[in-house]
Amino acid sequence: MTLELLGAPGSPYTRKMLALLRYRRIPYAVRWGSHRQPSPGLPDPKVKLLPTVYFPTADGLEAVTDSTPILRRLEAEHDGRSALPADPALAFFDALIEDYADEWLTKPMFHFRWAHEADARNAGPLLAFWQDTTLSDAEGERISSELTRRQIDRLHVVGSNPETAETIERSFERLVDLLDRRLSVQGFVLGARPAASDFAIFGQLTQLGVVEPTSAAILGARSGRLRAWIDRVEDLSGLAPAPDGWLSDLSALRPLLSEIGRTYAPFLLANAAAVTEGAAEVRAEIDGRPWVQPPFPYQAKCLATLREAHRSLPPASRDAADAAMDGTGCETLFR
Ligand SMILES: N[C@@H](CCC(=O)N[C@@H](CS)C(=O)NCC(=O)O)C(=O)O
Repeated sequence: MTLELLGAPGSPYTRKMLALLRYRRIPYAVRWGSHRQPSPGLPDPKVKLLPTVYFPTADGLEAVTDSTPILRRLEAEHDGRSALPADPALAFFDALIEDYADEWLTKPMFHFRWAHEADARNAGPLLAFWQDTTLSDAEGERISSELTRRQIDRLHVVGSNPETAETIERSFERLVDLLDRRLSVQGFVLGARPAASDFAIFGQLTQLGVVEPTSAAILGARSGRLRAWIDRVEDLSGLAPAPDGWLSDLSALRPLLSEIGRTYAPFLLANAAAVTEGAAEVRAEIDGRPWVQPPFPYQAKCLATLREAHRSLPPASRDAADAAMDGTGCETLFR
């Protein structure tokens, strides 16, 4: 059975899903487009996000969004070539890193796409023509200007503003450097085989490391290895994952966990508090600088999900996970 998807090349979550499907050798058919145009023969999802995956059901198709639960549903429905580590403590860190990639790296992704004029000028026409390469020049120009205006107006929603720009850009540079070191050991974040967290990081880097001129130049100059990794992870259909290829020493993750603890952890805590209090703004200090953005209810749910994953670890795995993240800043999420 071929799995149908609606997605866009410029959507990090679409790219995460497609790379996962190729690695897992699940046959798929992607329609490049968006929910702005009708998709003949396909039902609408509850929330119109990309990618939308159309799962076959007894009476037709079910339109599903959100790459994180979709990845897990595909694990349940398709055997072999799993992207989830079997060891509970490693699976917990996989979920934490996947969440960081999906929810924090989208900040540098959106920031680098729209905050600097040269990048916005580059992205506008791409967003139009990624939907349809037969648009007339005039239509392409019209859609490009409309989307550019709309997205620049939404920069503040992810927390990109003049006050936070430096925090976002420095965090991206540090991530490039520490991924360069991590990937140099066995090729992937969690060892010698790719996990959900690799696909989530890959999705964001298909944009940050390739599409946006400013961030692509930063990444390319700092790590040829990481730039090459992006091209390889796009298609891992030929990789033969070793059953024992998973990382055995959790302390190898500490540099990455320290980065997550420095930026994403304080954000998640401040966001969850603002959502609970019904506050108009998230106000926090991140990496020594002020952070301000509107509260994001979905990310309060992400924190609750991570806490539940931590709570349900078997005691010995929880002890191992706690020891590995002690002092990284990530432990603040689970107190
Ligand atoms: N948590 C979702 C996020 C999906 C998402 O935010 N997709 C963006 C595109 S990358 C989207 O569809 N935005 C609305 C739009 O483009 O109209 C996932 O993991 O799939």
